Amino acid sequence: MGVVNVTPDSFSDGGRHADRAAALDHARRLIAEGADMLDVGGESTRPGAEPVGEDEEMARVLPLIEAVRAESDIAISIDTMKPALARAAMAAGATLWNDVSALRYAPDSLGAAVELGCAVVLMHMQGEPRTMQAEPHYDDVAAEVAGFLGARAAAAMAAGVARERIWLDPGIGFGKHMTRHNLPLLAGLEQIVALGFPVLLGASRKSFISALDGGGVAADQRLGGSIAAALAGAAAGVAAVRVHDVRATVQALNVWAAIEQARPQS
Ligand code: HH2
Repeated sequence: MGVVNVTPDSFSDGGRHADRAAALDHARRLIAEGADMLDVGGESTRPGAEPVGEDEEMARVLPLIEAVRAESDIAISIDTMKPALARAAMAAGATLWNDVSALRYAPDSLGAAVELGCAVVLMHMQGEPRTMQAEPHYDDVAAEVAGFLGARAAAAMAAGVARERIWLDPGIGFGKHMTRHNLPLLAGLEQIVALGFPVLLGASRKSFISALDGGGVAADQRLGGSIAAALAGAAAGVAAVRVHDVRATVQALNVWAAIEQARPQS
């Protein structure tokens, strides 16, 4: 899944694709590089980010979704917590609702997911984007995240979302201490995979990579760490990785898969 942020303030690529033509060029490049899905976002969820109004978010993402859909049948995901935006995005050609609030943000989130009948990504987040990094706490982060995701999947199914439309995401960096929580969560991904839903992993360019590399490493200089995390995810059985650098990640995953295939069967 290639990331297309149409935002002025994303931590990883803020401002670079904020204008419409640049965002479309970027989307085209990610498709050419081998992305199977695009994740389009119009509101930054980075720690401390200010919320964006619904009209502004729509104006940022809808023309891009329409433009991509006009020339490609690639799966398009809309990264939003707002049901109205998800509805408009599906009408514009999106196929998947990526909700970092796991359908908890609005009272009608679950109902909207049922009504839309689209695939949904339910992501774990402790707290909310503005404050989530203040004091995250877990006793056993992987078990607690798996427990939360299992419960949200059950709530979605009880509301009427079809089981086969549900994806889960551990929410790397969302209300998690850089190394104390993100690392055991990455090491415990199997517990989330074991829930039996496809898992999406978004570790690309996140701050823990800089922390493990001495600190102060710019977001676009974190490719090696991003690939290491993607491969750890693949080894744990995740179904997809949400990444900024599609070409290098596709190459890494293909080489990893080829080596796995060459392993003698026991
Ligand atoms: N991470 C970000 C945004 N959306 N969605 C899912 N499902 N999983 C993630 O890990 C995830 C996500 C943050 O990354 P980015 O889009 O690069 O930055 P920003 O939120 O600042 O736009």
